[in-house]
Amino acid sequence: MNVSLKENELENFIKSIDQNNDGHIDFDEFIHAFSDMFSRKLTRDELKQVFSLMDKDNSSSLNIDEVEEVYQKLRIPYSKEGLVRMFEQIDKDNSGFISFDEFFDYIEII
Ligand SMILES: [Ca+2]
Ligand SMILES: [Ca+2]
Repeated sequence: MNVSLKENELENFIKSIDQNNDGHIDFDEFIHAFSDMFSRKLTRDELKQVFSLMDKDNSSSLNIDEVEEVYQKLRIPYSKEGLVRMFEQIDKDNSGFISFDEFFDYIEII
């Protein structure tokens, strides 16, 4: 694990993504901004690190609470419906959990 973003750096980063300051950043924009920050597409290994940062209970899958926690932690405004819709979109097999492969596939297409 060598992701060394500090939380306040992350906050400033989020503010910089939200260009028009409407307080609205969706997950796609978030990931895009991450890629931009590294000036390239994130590699599978890097995404794995992002994934494991989100996976608080180390279950190797994300449930909606873990995703919601990321939003809260980054102070990204979100609606519960939007979050659920996005979650269902990523959770291809409707297992109620996002596996790394589902996460990776989703990131690859955005
Ligand atoms: Ca988990
Ligand atoms: Ca799933």
